[in-house]
Amino acid sequence: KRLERDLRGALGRGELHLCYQPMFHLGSGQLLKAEALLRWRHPTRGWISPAEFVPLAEANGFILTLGEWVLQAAMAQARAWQGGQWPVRLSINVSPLQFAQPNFKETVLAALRDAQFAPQLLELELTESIVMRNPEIVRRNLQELRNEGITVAIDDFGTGYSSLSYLRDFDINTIKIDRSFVRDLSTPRHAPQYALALVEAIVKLAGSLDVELVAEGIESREQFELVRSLGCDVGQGYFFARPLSASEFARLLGREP
Ligand code: G
Ligand code: G
Ligand code: MN
Ligand code: NA
Repeated sequence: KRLERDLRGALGRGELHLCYQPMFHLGSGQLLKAEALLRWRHPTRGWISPAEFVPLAEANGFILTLGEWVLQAAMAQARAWQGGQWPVRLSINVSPLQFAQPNFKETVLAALRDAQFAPQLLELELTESIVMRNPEIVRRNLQELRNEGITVAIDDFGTGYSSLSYLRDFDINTIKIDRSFVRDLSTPRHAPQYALALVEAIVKLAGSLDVELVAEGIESREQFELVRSLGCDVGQGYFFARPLSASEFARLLGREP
């Protein structure tokens, strides 16, 4: 309860900010996109993970305000980095509750306009649980956003309720394989051939659907080489970079060819 109240004030007090974690093309090493990730520095409790406060904000509806701020702040930052010539895509996590709002498309378009950000460079990451609420509104929002040129990724793929019906029902551009599958490649909880078979099956599926495939949570060279050899297109994880502050990310951009 107290944390809930603190969170409502945190935005105004400037305690929330965004980190950016890069994703790289596994074949060429090229920087392709950045995922914006929320961080909260609480005045007395220190850093609080979004894994803790996003569910609170989803339960009380504050995620709508927070999510709108994330859209605006991330796009303004990305645009500022290169004076509007930002060639790298920006991925933003969207809560199922945001996506089920009838005016979600207008919210996204307004943020794009304010930041003068190209819709083609924006990717929205959806978790699979989204399908549980108001599927008709979600479907319409998705279709309309796709018509604007915005791309859509399924986050944490393989762990949610209905990965496959998602692919069937929605026009998806990117699949992000959940990091538990990547971890199992090097330290399987079950038999190693299962870990391989699961990733191989997802690679095959993404290939047949012509969907971009991102492997999340790559923490070691071994995992990097495995997912690359199995045919994943794009990688994200501590092996390449942790979520970076905006200024650290700007430095990374400066190093790019
Ligand atoms: O960054 P970290 O690993 O602590 O993130 C934990 C969880 O919080 C992840 O599931 C991530 O998707 C989620 N998350 C991070 N930033 C945002 C955000 O801006 N909006 C929403 N809805 N979720 C976020
Ligand atoms: O649910 P989602 O995929 O949006 O969660 C993203 C979060 O995953 C990031 O905020 C980041 O903190 C975390 N993350 C990113 N790379 C790694 C990694 O290599 N290993 C682990 N354990 N977590 C990671
Ligand atoms: Mn994500
Ligand atoms: Na994820």
